[in-house]
Amino acid sequence: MAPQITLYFLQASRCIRTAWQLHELNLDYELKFSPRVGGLAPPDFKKEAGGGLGKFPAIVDNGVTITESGNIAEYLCDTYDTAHRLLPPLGDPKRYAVLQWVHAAEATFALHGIAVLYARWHQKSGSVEETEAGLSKNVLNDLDFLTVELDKSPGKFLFGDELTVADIQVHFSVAFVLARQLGLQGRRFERLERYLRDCEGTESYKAAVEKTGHEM
Ligand SMILES: N[C@@H](CCC(=O)N[C@@H](CS)C(=O)NCC(=O)O)C(=O)O
Repeated sequence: MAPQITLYFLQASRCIRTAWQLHELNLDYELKFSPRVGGLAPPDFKKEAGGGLGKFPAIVDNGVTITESGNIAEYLCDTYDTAHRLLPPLGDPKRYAVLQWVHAAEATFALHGIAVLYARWHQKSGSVEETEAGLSKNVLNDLDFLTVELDKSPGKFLFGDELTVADIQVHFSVAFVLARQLGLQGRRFERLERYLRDCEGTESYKAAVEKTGHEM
């Protein structure tokens, strides 16, 4: 039977989050893949995926298009994670501890890192280094906070040794910031490097990379 979920995957992007979660939940999916052209998603690929904003990841399930990686993460948990492995059920206070990270991954960690990237790309005059040093304060604060929270965890992931959707969302933002050296000001984050290795060592992450060809 053909898989009912289609994943629109743009290379070198947050799409790895969705692919990883699909593998972690053992869900079969059809992969529609596109490289970037001139750094961006090709217009035809945007049209085919059907999300109004033209950003990726996007999935189509049961004929419905769903976008925003955090929203997709919640949708997949609500629809298919009936054992609540990756996200505790409604009413459980731990649900909101996990969702805090799902939202922070985009609204805080990625936001602060990407601000540095945009300064590098778009600042036409003045000192990019000075701007970057200013923007780095938020990045360093985020990474220090994550380090403290990981140190509090009884296991290798944010909530112990069992993966949750918090790790699936946060991983990409941290991997991106460290790989591109966005606002690090020369600092190293060994605890976070270990965290990334643990995430990337899961069978589901490896399967997602193998199927999609994801590159950082
Ligand atoms: N907040 C959105 C961000 C989506 C986003 O900006 N995606 C980028 C790739 S990581 C994209 O589609 N860029 C292609 C383009 O702008 O042409 C999410 O979490 O899904």
